[in-house]
Amino acid sequence: MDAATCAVETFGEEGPPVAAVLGLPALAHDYKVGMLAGASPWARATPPGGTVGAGHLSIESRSARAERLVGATSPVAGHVELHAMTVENGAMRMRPLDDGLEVAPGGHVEIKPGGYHLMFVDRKQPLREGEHVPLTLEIRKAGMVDVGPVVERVEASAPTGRGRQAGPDGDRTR
Ligand SMILES: [Cu+2]
Repeated sequence: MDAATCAVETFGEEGPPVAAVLGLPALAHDYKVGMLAGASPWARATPPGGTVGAGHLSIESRSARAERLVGATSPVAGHVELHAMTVENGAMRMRPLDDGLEVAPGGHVEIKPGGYHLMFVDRKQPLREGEHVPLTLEIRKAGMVDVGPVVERVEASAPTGRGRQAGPDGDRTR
């Protein structure tokens, strides 16, 4: 995969009803696990062809200890990798973060275009605008958390929130 391929992939915005499951205030597209809170997961719709896709979200820590996003899984992909985008000699490149991504105590991490992304490798189905992508994040200490990124337009560079009407998994608020 090259950087161009990578840049075409992204995520939709919106978390699944994890907050509700945990008995926390259910903000439609936010989620919480342990002392970490996340917001606005989103993916970019995938163009015809291709076998990858990418997702984004923000993570905020209210923990006194360092946390680490170590991986993610999704039924729509053979596997999900955490990638960093960097510029080398004027060209965008991406590399896998084999040790995951640290979330410092009280820190804030943005997984967004041009920086980090969660990459769907061996994608099994298209990511269609308005749909939610099942995605589970693995946080080293806090555990697993389901997030349901909403798929935005193929050219989107940030979440719009449009998918909120449909709700996580497309039916939460129906
Ligand atoms: Cu990538």
